[in-house]
Amino acid sequence: MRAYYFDNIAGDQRLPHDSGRYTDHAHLRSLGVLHWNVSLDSRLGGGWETEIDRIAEQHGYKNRDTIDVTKEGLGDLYDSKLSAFFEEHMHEDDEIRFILSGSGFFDIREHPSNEWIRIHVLPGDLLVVPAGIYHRFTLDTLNQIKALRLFKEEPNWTPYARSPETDSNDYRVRYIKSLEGAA
Ligand code: KMT
Ligand code: NI
Repeated sequence: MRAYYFDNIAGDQRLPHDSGRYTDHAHLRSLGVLHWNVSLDSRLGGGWETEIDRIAEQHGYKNRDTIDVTKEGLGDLYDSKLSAFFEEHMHEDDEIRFILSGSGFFDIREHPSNEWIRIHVLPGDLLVVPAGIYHRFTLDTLNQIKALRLFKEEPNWTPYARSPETDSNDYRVRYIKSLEGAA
């Protein structure tokens, strides 16, 4: 995982758009974004499943499935899914992804600066994008990612595009409140 401020220069969303200003784990945590690295190297100890099970248990992520973001994986939905992923939105639940292969960019809106922070995720990265935070996702130029999606009860991935209404959504308000005293 590498995180930096997005350069805001127009152009292909799959390119890095690296402004050269970096940020770190501690800062992401202060924004409610959690990250763990869980090695996928099967030569090391108990294997990633055990570690993912442990974190899932600790945080109450009871269920999971996998998503394969490729033309083959998404079929007819490929174009519409990819454009929906990259539209700025929020959810009423955490978006939890463990990267199994490939790579991509999660962009999260920093509050209150309203700047994009771009997070490059790679295999072994487990990322929690909290409910109520504005974010978006794009593939990078590798053009493929496979991830485990973890969720608490039923999946609740309805994306709410950012708007004056979402600014007063309960989950958004709660998210903003959670930042007070966290930074
Ligand atoms: C999402 O909801 O934005 C995704 O599932 C993105 C692909 S998984 C890394
Ligand atoms: Ni999302």
